[in-house]
Amino acid sequence: MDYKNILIENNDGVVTLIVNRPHALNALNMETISEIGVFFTEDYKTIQNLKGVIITGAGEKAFVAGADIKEFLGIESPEAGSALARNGHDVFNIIEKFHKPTIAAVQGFCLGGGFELALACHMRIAGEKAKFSFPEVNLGLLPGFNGSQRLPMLVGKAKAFELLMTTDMIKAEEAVKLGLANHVVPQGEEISKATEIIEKIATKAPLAIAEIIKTVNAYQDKNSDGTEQEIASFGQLMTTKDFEEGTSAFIEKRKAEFTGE
Ligand code: DAK
Repeated sequence: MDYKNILIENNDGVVTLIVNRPHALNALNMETISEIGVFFTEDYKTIQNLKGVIITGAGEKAFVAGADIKEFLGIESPEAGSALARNGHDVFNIIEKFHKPTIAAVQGFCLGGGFELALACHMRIAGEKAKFSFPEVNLGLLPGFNGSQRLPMLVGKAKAFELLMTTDMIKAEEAVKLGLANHVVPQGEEISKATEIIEKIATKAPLAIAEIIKTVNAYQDKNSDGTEQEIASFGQLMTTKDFEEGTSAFIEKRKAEFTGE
């Protein structure tokens, strides 16, 4: 698909999806969300040997400065607003459930819907100038892309209340302390750190990585039983060629060559 709002760069299977609306600090309009959805449901299949996806924003100033405020107006009924929210939920859930690692490389402002996009990723790398905030209540809103649920999972309920109700801006170091970001790196090195992590994961058994994603996500999912998911995933992995290869390689004192079978 030809995208208008995102760029896709493929670096030997490590894909960087760039939200490319720098004139609006990469704010997410509905078209951008839909293009992200097309990439994660369809277009990723065209990438050979996909190792993982890094999501970032164009330019140095912002990862994503929220949903596009200029698109909010004109929604005429609660049902229409809820339908838009559900659409965003669906796309962000696909990112969270993606079978390969997804990492947000956050430089500059990471606000509102942008913060929610970063929270939908499996991990977050913060540049030292990254700034995180949920400003929704300044606009008379609350997060509409599941941020009110993902945030307390990471920081606990009390801190989530504080961040959502005060709109306080958090810097990179504090984001790591709170468990929101995995690492802080010098500004400009967010993508290289994310690439390093994805390349490391790519040396592991791919089916096991996919089952880790399912199982850890089940921990957060009120409709799933994470313990049962782990037991089922464990059973499935024990019958894979990758399991045979991993154990044989250990016994033969050589590096495993996984095929994802
Ligand atoms: N939307 C649209 N345009 C934005 C934008 C945004 N969120 N953020 C920045 N821009 C635009 C500015 O309007 C400006 O455009 P021009 O005036 O040059 O045409 C350009 O980007 C540069 O921004 P500034 O001139 O403001 O730059 P500054 O350095 O002075 O300030 C800032 C940077 C990040 C502090 C400031 O731009 C700012 O406060 N931006 C808004 C942050 C914000 O409140 N974001 C929204 C959070 S609420 C929904 C689901 C979810 C949501 C909504 C609906 N539904 C299902 C319907 C989520 C809501 C949110 O994300």
